[in-house]
Amino acid sequence: MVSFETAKEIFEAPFLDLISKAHSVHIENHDPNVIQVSTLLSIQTGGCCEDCAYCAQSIRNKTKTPKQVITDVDTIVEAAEQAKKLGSTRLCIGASGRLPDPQIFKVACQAITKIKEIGLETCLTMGMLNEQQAANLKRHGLDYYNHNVDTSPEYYGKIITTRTLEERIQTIRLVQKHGIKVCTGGILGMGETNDDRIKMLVLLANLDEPPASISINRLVKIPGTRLEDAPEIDPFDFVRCIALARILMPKSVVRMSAGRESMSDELQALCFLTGASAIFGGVKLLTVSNTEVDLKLMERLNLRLLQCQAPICYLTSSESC
Ligand code: DTB
Ligand code: SF4
Repeated sequence: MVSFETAKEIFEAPFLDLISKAHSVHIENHDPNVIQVSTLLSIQTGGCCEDCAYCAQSIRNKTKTPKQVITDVDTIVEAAEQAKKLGSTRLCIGASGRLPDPQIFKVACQAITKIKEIGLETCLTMGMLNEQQAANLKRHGLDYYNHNVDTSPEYYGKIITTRTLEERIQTIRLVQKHGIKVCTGGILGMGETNDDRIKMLVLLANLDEPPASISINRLVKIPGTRLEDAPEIDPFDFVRCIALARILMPKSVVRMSAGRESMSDELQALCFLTGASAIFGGVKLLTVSNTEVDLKLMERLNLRLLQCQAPICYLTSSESC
């Protein structure tokens, strides 16, 4: 178990010592010159009854994101093929809502199996799951389930009131129990303190099994959300969080997720140095735009994109879920 005090000491070390330590941990456990790219696709957008303060898709915010669904499996597979062409090794499918919608869940299951057949990894984010749903996703070949803890236990109630952090952790445990890798993390820049950021990372590090993938988002301030005027996070504190995640969870892949659009090339390079080795490609995240993979930046930094592995088939795509 990592204590808050130990983590805080690491976080508050002189900046250059911190990034140097994080880089050492990174090169011991990962190839520092390889970046993994995932692409997001929202198959159910908007209309969500949860009240996440940062989200354009909550009906409780004044964002008016129209509800849209994609129920055609081939459209999803085409998006996966396009993502693969552009250098992604994983398609991350998103669906808004507290729980999976049964129809959309079926569509996602079928798409997952087909996407695996073209050699791409799959990730899904669809809210809280039950045993049967987790087993079903595993059977269809799902590699990762994304379920963020968002922030510290202490700050959680300021951001979301319609569910508890304990409920989130239950789904994370369930997913891990079914042998699906977990992608979890949170959002920095929601008005939380550095102590909250440290506590969130300590929470992740103390899960029974550390998450395979850690998603670190920098808040994208969406007009109409309750966080549209949130105070900016100091970019060096953002880097400190990447460093702490890297040091506390050496084997996990740290993804620099939403918010790259507002980061300079130099800040991104510093994050790569410190231990981030995954990003989102594609022109869009779920509702907001994204900086596509900048091949020029990759070239200038001599970074290589991780390549797809050979396809692994789980179910045949004709089997139903
Ligand atoms: C995560 O931590 N970030 C991704 C993914 N997991 C699902 C989502 C980013 C969304 C950014 C805001 C939007 O597009 O609405
Ligand atoms: Fe709903 Fe997910 Fe947005 Fe929260 S983050 S409001 S659960 S779509």
